[in-house]
Amino acid sequence: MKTFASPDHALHFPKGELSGGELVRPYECPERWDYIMLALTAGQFGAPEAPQPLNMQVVNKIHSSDYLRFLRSAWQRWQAEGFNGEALPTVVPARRMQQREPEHIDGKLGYFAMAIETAITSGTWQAACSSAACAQSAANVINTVQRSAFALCRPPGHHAGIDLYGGYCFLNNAAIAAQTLLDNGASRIALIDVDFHHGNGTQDIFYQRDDVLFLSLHGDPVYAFPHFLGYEDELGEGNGVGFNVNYPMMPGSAYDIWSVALDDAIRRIAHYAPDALVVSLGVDTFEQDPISFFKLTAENFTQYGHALGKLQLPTVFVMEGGYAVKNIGTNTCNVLRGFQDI
Ligand code: SP5
Ligand code: ZN
Repeated sequence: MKTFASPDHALHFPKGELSGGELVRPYECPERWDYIMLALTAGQFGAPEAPQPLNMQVVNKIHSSDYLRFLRSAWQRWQAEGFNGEALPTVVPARRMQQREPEHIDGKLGYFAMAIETAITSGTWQAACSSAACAQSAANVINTVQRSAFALCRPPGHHAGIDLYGGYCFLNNAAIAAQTLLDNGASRIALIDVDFHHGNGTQDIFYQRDDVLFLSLHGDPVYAFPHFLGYEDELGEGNGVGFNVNYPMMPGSAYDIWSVALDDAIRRIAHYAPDALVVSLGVDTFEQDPISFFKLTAENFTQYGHALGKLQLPTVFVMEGGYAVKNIGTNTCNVLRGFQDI
């Protein structure tokens, strides 16, 4: 399996995340990348390759131009105001308020935020572009010989919508991988999101489309972030009806429950018979994850990797979350090893 990673991830290293009313050291930290790198290199995967430059034509099919313009210039605008801290929103366009992009950066941050824990800093845009480039390069190496690839994306992407950032995400790496596969000639893609959190951004991007079947296994939004999307009755809209499948699960869910949802998702994917599969691979389903409430063990990651491998589809793995930092390398490689061991 080819793997891709970029040292540019380290350009995004906010000092603060708003959590429990405090600015804490971010759960989504640069060490996450180091631990996954270590495990990849120690395992049979070898040193990851650097990605090719990001093709913005593909990104423009996923995110709006006003959103990309905002992300590219947010830090400069923040600095121009003379603010001392990292760029965080304070006000959001809530119910019955105007949905118009303001000129002041305070307004822009709230306008484009889906959550306000995530800071933008000087290197965020470049890190996000290089992260997306890893996903795109992984999609580009898939062919008849190369059946699978892994993109060590950081920052992650699945909470980033058409014109929304937050939940540690800026560009939707998995959606960019799916669009890249489509642009390379695929006509049907399945995208399964196994991160603990609902992939609200990916759902948003493909909600009215019938070329990407999106399936997400996650903590029930009644109890878990992102709280405002990820319910079972969200089935898609217009051409997209029937192409969105959510599996919300209760606090404390272990592999006996989680794997029932996975088996159903796998059955639907097989029935759809896609040209390729994209996996939004978050390992925050782990029992020791500090911000999540599922109870998967290290061995369960191998088991579900194996189950995904049995689909026998060209597959692009895109790294998402996972915050039990010392375990995320092992858990991630367990999925990849299980996938290959069929
Ligand atoms: C990519 C990804 O996994 N993003 C997750 C973003 C979650 N951000 C807010 C989580 C709030 C959870 N609060 C629990 C705190 C426990 N100390
Ligand atoms: Zn997550």
